[in-house]
Amino acid sequence: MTNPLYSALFGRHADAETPFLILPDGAVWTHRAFVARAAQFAHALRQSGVAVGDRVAVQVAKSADALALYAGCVQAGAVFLPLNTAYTGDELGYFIGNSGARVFICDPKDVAALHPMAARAGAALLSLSAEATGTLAALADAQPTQFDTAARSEDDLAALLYTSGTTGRSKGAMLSQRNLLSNARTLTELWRFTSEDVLLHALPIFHTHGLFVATNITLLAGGAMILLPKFDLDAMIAHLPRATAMMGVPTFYTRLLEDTRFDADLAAHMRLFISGSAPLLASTHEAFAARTGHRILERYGMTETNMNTSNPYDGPRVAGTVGPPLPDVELKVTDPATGAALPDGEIGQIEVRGPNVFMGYWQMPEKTAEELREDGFFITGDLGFVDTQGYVQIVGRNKDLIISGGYNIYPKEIELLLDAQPGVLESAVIGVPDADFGERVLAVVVADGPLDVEALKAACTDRLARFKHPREIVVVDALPRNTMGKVQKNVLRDQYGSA
Ligand code: MLC
Ligand code: AMP
Repeated sequence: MTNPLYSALFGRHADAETPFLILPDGAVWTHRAFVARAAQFAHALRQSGVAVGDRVAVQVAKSADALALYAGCVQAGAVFLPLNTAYTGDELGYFIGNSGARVFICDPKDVAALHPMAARAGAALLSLSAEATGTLAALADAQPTQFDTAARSEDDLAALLYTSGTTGRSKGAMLSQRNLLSNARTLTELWRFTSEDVLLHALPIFHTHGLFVATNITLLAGGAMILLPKFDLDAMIAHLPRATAMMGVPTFYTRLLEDTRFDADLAAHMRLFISGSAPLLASTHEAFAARTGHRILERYGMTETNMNTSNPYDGPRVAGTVGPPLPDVELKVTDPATGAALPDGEIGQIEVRGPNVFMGYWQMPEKTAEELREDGFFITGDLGFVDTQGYVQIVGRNKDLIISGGYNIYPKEIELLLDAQPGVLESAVIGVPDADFGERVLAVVVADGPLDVEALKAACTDRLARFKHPREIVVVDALPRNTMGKVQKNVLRDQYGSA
């Protein structure tokens, strides 16, 4: 059976006794063992009613089994739908319902709380823990280690990743096998990944960065990953000497630089440090080079497009830029008002086209049409320009978005929640500079009666993932507005940005 993604990433390693996953306790999974476990998950999914094309929603802790579940989905021809482990039941309800997921796999400790939601959405509930316990793990344990791979083509849907929207409603970005495979191939070559590489993996595996960029590239190259459950400074420092490459969000790099144990000796075995998902300050790039002798390779991507641009492996890696477009990606900068292409050097909205660009938003044709042009160019919502060297520089965003520690936060979602609380007339949520997370969330609220700020915080706790919670809530008499009546968030950012 043909299944290009499965064959390229997993199937061809079916007999390889080389290491794939190195776990913090020293345990090693070979590629062969990983492929065998994936087959067990593929059987377990089928037995749970998952047919080809069904969505499998997954909110589980990072583990070797969690990655094997991803592989099992690909082998069974199911659509993998990973979810942030910080999401609350409210948030999950929307994703499971909107996607029409056939099964929802959660942590065993959450089964009781999430069962009613899954039942309402019509999804069978299974569980999997980081320690390989839970109903799905038990079912998988009893299965054969070979599975008749489902036939899929490069045009078929492989994954659904939800990204929040400016209207407050999340949209499921549909990623085809071609989207994932083409990007993995391009990046593996560009960044020179081989079977000799050992990637230090501390990113979450429910987003493009940790799942597709890091994992798919390592698999394609036949290399290994040191799989840490999360970013932890001591663990990073302990494992760096065994690694050859690392991928991280800028917070990883600023945190490493804050630790005096992190020096050139510790990084001596490394060949490549890559940063993305949020802007890396030029000062961080320079400080890192001064400390270690390594120039961080910054690249630029999105959930909808995978990676679009990258600084070169061999040529100059320029601080404050995200490099030229990838070889198979077309990039243009356009006038946001007219869509007309602008000359190099002029700031406008960044648009991209290529095999990396997604198929559209799940069951939202009108949203798709707003952002994905008929000619295949995707309007990223990022503002930037192409400099004289052909490198892209991102200068801002044309979308109301906060990026905190690499996580996207859409102010509208928080504003809708705050506005619905007793005593709130209206609110404006902004991102303000933060030394650790790059940006942090601040809410500016106008009261229309007695206002209990603690109750506002509690409402956020019940409904929103922790990383979205406003770190500060400021109560004001009125929000600044322009002559059109639009809230001037730039004025608020100026006012509260240095507080
Ligand atoms: C954790 N917290 C955050 C947060 N992460 N708050 C805001 N923003 C974040 N990113 C909360 C915690 O719940 C905790 O709450 C408090 O902040 C401090 O936690 P911490 O221990 O300091 O956080 P930590 O667990 O160390 O996590 C920080 C982090 C993590 C930066 C390591 O957020 C992370 O791994 N981010 C990577 C995100 C990522 O992979 N993005 C890629 C998206 S794909 P409390 O209750 O203790 O106060 C994409 C496309 C592309 O964008 O181009 O790659
Ligand atoms: P997400 O929707 O989570 O995939 O986030 C994608 C967004 O992250 C992009 O639209 C950019 O705004 C931002 N981003 C990703 N990489 C970079 C980078 N290297 N520099 C600046 N912004 C980035």
